[in-house]
Amino acid sequence: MSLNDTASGDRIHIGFFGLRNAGKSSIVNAVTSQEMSVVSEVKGTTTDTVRKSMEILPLGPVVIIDTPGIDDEGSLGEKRIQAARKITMNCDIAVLVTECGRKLQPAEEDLIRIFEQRKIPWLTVCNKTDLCPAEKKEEKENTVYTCALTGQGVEELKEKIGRLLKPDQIKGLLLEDVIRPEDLVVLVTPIDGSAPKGRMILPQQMMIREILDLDAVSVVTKEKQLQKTLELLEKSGQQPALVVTDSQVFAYVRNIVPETIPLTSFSILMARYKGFLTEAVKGARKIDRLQSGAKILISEGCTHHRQCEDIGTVKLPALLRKYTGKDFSLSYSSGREYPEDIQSFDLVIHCGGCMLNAAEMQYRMKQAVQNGVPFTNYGIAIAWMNGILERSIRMLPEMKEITER
Ligand SMILES: Nc1nc2c(ncn2[C@@H]2O[C@H](COP(=O)(O)OP(=O)(O)OP(=O)(O)O)[C@@H](O)[C@H]2O)c(=O)[nH]1
Ligand SMILES: [Mg+2]
Repeated sequence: MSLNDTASGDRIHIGFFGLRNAGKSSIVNAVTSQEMSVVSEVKGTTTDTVRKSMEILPLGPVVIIDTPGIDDEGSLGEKRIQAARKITMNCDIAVLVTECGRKLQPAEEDLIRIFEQRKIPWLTVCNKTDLCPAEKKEEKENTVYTCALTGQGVEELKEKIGRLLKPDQIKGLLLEDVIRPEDLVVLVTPIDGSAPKGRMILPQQMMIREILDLDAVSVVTKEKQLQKTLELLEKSGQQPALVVTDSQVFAYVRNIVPETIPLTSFSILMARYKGFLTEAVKGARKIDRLQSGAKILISEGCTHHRQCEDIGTVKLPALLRKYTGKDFSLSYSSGREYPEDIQSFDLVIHCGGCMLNAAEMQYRMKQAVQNGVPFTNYGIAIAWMNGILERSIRMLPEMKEITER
């Protein structure tokens, strides 16, 4: 990833699906103007998903995902559907690549059913128009006719993909409706042994950028200098509109920030941005009702943040024990892994998910919640157990209802 790149977790994911040989890889290559996937006349050329980052306007940064044919030999219907489900898991948009001149096959209809069930905006590409020039082309908003060999229809495809998401689906709310221009926001970012060398982590970078975009001012400090920072601001007649802290030092920071100043955490705002804050707040409250021996899944979205690993494997388990006085059975998952038998757990505590896109985080949340399993994240669980969750969500307009318990 170059310095100018948008992190994968913050890109819109567009999956290309269809039968083997429909021309998925050819279309993906034409869309990205690169030979990212191998193309051949042999059925089943693509055996693993292939990802490529690019920009599609007005969506902005996206990830294009080429997938294996969904009708792979020897696979039973049910298995095929499971495989497709898995791949659609982190797609914000789906493209079904079919061939001109033939009817939709059952496997393609299965795919459409999955897109519809998962409410993923989708469109159909009728590829290989050169092979059936006589076919009548219906003008439909969600259908595009293409010839991957000549590139015909590819620009139209990109335009239609760009129109599939509404502006409010493109970017979740972070601070836009909470702070005003010229407001002062204090960010508290501890730097301990597990912090990455020489840089800030993604949620911190995103928050600084958001504050700049909103013409507000950010003051960044470690927790040890927070007291001094607040004193300096007060002396100059300035009151912060908001303090955003790392969850790890929540308990320390809340004692320094007066009740009159709104206080929240990076975790809470990231859950909001990814669209699962309401569920995460409800999930955290369920910690109180867990019985001894309850099964808790601690799920990490990436495998390379030592800081998160430390919270998941050391700090959270210790806090859970101290807060509840009970012992639980803890399981761990990391990276792209997410257990199929989610219903066997009593609670899922997920990392902030900075490396996972909103679709995947929401999918993970829905998988849990639809199976009756409460779902929360590290920072929100920590805020709850420290008794400061209510205070930390009070300033968010959509939380009005949920804070009046
Ligand atoms: N005539 C014609 N051939 C095409 C077109 N698009 C793709 N093909 C050919 O169809 C064959 C399959 O294309 P791929 O892009 O590999 O198809 P795929 O859907 O990725 O196939 P799998 O990876 O096997 O699932 C190749 O021989 C392509 O050259 C098209 O628009 N017209
Ligand atoms: Mg392919």
